[in-house]
Amino acid sequence: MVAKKPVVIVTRKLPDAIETRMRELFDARLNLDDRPMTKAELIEAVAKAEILVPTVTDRLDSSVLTRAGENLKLIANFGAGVDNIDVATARDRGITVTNTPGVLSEDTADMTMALILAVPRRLVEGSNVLHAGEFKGWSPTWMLGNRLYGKRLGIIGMGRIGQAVAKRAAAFGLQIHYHNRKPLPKPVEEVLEATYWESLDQMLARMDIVSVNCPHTPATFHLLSARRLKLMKPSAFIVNTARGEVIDENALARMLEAGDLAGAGLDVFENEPAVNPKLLKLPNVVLLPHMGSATIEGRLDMGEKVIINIKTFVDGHRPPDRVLPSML
Ligand code: 8YV
Repeated sequence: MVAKKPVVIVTRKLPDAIETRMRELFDARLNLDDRPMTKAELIEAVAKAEILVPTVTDRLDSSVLTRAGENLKLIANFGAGVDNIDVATARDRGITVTNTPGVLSEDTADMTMALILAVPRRLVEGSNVLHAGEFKGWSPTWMLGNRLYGKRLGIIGMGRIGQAVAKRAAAFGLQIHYHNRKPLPKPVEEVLEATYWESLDQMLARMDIVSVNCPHTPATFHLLSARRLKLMKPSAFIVNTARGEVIDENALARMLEAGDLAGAGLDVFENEPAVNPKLLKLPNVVLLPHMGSATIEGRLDMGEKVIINIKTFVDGHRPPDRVLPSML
């Protein structure tokens, strides 16, 4: 007898190869036109599904999860960050949560490095001059940026992505500093030649560039508050490829506008897809639409991880990327 395939509801369009494999393995209900689900549609999905595959654009808070049907046993998030899911409520309702760590670290670190280069060296400003037909020819004092080599980079959150950023940044001659809940094991710290700061305040005041690479959790919401941003040097740059909520975006926009910070490279925003209108007007910021992990290879790897998590769970084993409230 062939076992009944579990009902897997996928909230967004995934790469074709992933969707095809999901249809082979599961009773997969796909979202081929990729329209984000409304709250009512999400409630309907959690009521019907045995397994739900959401993404960062689906808010699975307690008002949605308390409407989940008896059959919903697994939320296999397509993404590493799980701040879109109330993991504690899921656990209380007996729903396992998994994510897709690791496979997007290198891509996100590349994008972080791209912003670390783009902002101090004014890449987008320069490119805009050409596109506007305003290039009048080379001049010794025009379009000057800031040298990276020899500067201090402070990484907030030294997990997989933070470490991948550190490796890249070291190759560009940046001095690596970091703040993390715990220091790295000594041998890892030595390889990266990284300096640990237990006090984020102390680190911020000394850095030339700050990169946010920690997850968004209740403990990191507005970690870079108005007070902390003011500790930074006015010549410092800030880059965020993690989650907008980690920075007080209003305070950041105000400080950039006032010249109290030199510039920012942001791939994520506090109220995505909305962006603070002040930021859009500033010349010293590079803004990207949440593209950190957006590579073809990355999306396929993420999809494969989702499938492995579902398959192991369905086969009665502990899925490899289980997320517990205590991990957040
Ligand atoms: C993903 C991300 O694209 O995985 C994450 O945490 O921020 C992104 O790079 C997104 O989350 C997919 O759900």
